[in-house]
Amino acid sequence: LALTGVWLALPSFCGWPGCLGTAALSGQSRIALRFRSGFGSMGGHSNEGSGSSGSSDSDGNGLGDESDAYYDGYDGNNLRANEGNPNHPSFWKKLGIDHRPDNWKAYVSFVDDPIVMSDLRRQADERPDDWVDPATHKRRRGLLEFKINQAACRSKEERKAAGRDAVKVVDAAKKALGGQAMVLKNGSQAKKTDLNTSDLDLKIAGTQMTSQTRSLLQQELQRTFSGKVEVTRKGILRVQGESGQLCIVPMRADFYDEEFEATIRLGKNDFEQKPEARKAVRAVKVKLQEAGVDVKGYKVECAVQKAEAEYPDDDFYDLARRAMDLLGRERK
Ligand SMILES: *[C@@H]1O[C@H](CO)[C@@H](O)[C@H](O)[C@H]1NC(C)=O
Ligand SMILES: CC(=O)N[C@H]1CO[C@H](CO)[C@@H](O)[C@@H]1O
Repeated sequence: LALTGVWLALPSFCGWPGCLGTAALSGQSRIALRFRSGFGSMGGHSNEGSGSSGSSDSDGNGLGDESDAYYDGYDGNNLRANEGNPNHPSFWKKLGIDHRPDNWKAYVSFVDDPIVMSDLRRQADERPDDWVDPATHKRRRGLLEFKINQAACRSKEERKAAGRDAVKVVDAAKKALGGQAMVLKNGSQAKKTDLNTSDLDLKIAGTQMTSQTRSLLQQELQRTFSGKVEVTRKGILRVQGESGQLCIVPMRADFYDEEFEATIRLGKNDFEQKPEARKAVRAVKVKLQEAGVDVKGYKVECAVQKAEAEYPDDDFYDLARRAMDLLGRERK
């Protein structure tokens, strides 16, 4: 495969204006509301019993599926049974304690002790609404990790198809732009923040593109990807390849607006030394995909970056939750 250079990265480029912070995230409040509620079951309380079992799954995000198994065969809809079962949060809720205590077994024999109970009540009150006990957190984290690995996985055939697509682009670029043109793999695939449904971003370096040379390249691409090549609003080429959508992005072009040009040149891999943040990006993408919501990859990356800057010690799971909140809040 004739891809050269260091494989650095930027988010997906098709229609991509760059990491522009708050402004870039506005205007999608409807979506935000949907996935905020969807994320409730990833870190929220809808799985914690309280007679509302199943509510998390109505979002279609699937992460609530294990809750019944977790409570060892207790029927999630049977509030009375749950209230008699100290393993279940409903038991504690009935005592006015909003979360099942961490070491609940130790407290079972103290349920009649007003001092102990009021202390537990106070502790539970001080917890954030989305607090979950460590065991639940760990289990959900593991489940999400499994999903991420699955959603990021490409079959050998798919990888080969992407390789064939890239070779065709390299050939077309050489023919249309001359030997000095280089095709570089950029974007979420290079960055490892992609899912198996992500676009393949290919950058053209070594030449300054004009609308004329872009037309040449477009014609050349038409030969191999006939009828499936278009120019986007930002002036980049979008191709429906064998492996999915390809975004072909000149590194320098005289038709870019200043802002777009700046973001393209900026390109550095912010996720290189940050495996948790990288995984968080994929986690958020998985959640959005499950909710059937389409959000640009760069927005997800920006949100995770922001969360990571503020909470550098968070694991991917917490970063993903914060990023979801950020995306939600900023869409108002
Ligand atoms: C691609 O991701 C989906 C989940 O989003 C998964 O079901 C599928 O198996 C993945 N493809 C491959 C080849 O693993
Ligand atoms: C933004 C961007 O395009 N990032 C990188 C893509 O790949 C080339 C070559 O490796 C890098 O120089 C860019 O910084």
